[in-house]
Amino acid sequence: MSNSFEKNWTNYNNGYPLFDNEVSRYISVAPSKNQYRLSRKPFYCFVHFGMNTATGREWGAGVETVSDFNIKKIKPEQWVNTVKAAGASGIILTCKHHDGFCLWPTEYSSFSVKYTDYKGDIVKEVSDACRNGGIDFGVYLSPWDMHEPTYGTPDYNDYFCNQLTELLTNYGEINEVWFDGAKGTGAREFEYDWDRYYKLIRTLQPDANIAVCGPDIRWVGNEAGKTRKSEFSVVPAYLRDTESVSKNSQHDEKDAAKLQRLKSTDDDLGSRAVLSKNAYLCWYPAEVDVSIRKGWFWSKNENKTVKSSRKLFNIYLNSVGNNCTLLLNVPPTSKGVIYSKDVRVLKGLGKKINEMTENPILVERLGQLTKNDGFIDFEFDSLKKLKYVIISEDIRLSQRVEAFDIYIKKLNGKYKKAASKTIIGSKKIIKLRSKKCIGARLVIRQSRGTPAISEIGFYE
Ligand code: FUL
Repeated sequence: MSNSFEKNWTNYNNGYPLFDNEVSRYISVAPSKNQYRLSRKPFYCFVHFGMNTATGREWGAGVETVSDFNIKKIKPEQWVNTVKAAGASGIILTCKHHDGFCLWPTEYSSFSVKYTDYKGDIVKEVSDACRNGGIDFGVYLSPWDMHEPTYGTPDYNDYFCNQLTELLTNYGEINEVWFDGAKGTGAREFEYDWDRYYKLIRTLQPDANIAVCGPDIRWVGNEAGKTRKSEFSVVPAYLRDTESVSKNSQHDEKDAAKLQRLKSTDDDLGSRAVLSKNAYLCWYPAEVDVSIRKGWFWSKNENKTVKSSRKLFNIYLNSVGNNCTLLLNVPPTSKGVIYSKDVRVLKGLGKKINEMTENPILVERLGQLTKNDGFIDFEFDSLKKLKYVIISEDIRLSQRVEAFDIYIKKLNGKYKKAASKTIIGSKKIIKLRSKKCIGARLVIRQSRGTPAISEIGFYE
């Protein structure tokens, strides 16, 4: 690595101040300990499984009975092995979806696995399998409940907290709690006591991140695996307002297609123009939740809709490789296993993720740059076919880089621009088409204060 200062980026910074009070305000916002840990394990899987798996529905209708749950056994070790083969580091299980059916023998309702022919506690089996397999376990507990009679009365807050307490005390360490904003249009009006839920989680599982209708992890805003060009983690604090998350969520079983589109109004959540208008800011990184299939629950009619490994890998590049975390849904069948086709493509995904970094050309840890670091040049020891550049900021010092370019150095010593991008954040993966080169150059065009690049890696 060497620096050449022909054109110092600090002179330009695209016309924006490199340092001023506003910049200090933005970069004073950094991840919590839990959010930082999450950024180091950015890929994990959703497991939608429950009453809908048995009835072949997406939402249920609120009229199901325990006898409709005719599933006899599950093989959670197979789920864990599959998730690991895909390269993911954890599972979030739908312990209760909107239909209200509980996968654990809750004391507070008779609408649970306890009153079916299933012998056992599904939450326990899955959390044990995760622990034995060395991966994280998280819970999804739907706030909206079509079945519970107290829903719509203040008693429901007690019911919900009682259930949370069971889940957060009886199943070991819980890595993430996922609160869905979805609610049917005809559902009873109800004000959830979010603050009470959060307090309970912080007390019982202080290391858990609370996602979506929660303060730690932001819903990316669609369920199609799409992300914004610039996915900022420092955003206005009002985005954590759970009611606005809920308004933008699914309101009908058939809504899924609508959520495939990103709303253009949501496009810019964290540029200087946006932040400057907001007195309160927060660290709120985006999570991309997307299903391997058309629906969230398994249905044999949707076996044809399983996404290819290639498609999943592209989603991975656009999420994990674009400063987001990826929550990929892999729904088991009514036989309690992940379907063979899904297993195949997940293995393919894991292979592609591994291959990406299998042949490193050069990996450097840069740390905090100084005002004098302009272009940073990297020399390779021979002619290489550059395929990936992976850059990470040290986000403990916030998200700083707003624009950068990658140049490649050709055999004749000339530089050619290979990529021009905006943000970096916790990880930016740049895919190139096996560019022949003997070196590369990183040019940071715009930053909030001096950038802190924890690592840059070049791979063949
Ligand atoms: C949505 C729900 O309505 C879907 O059924 C699914 O659970 C998805 C992850 O969130 O809002």
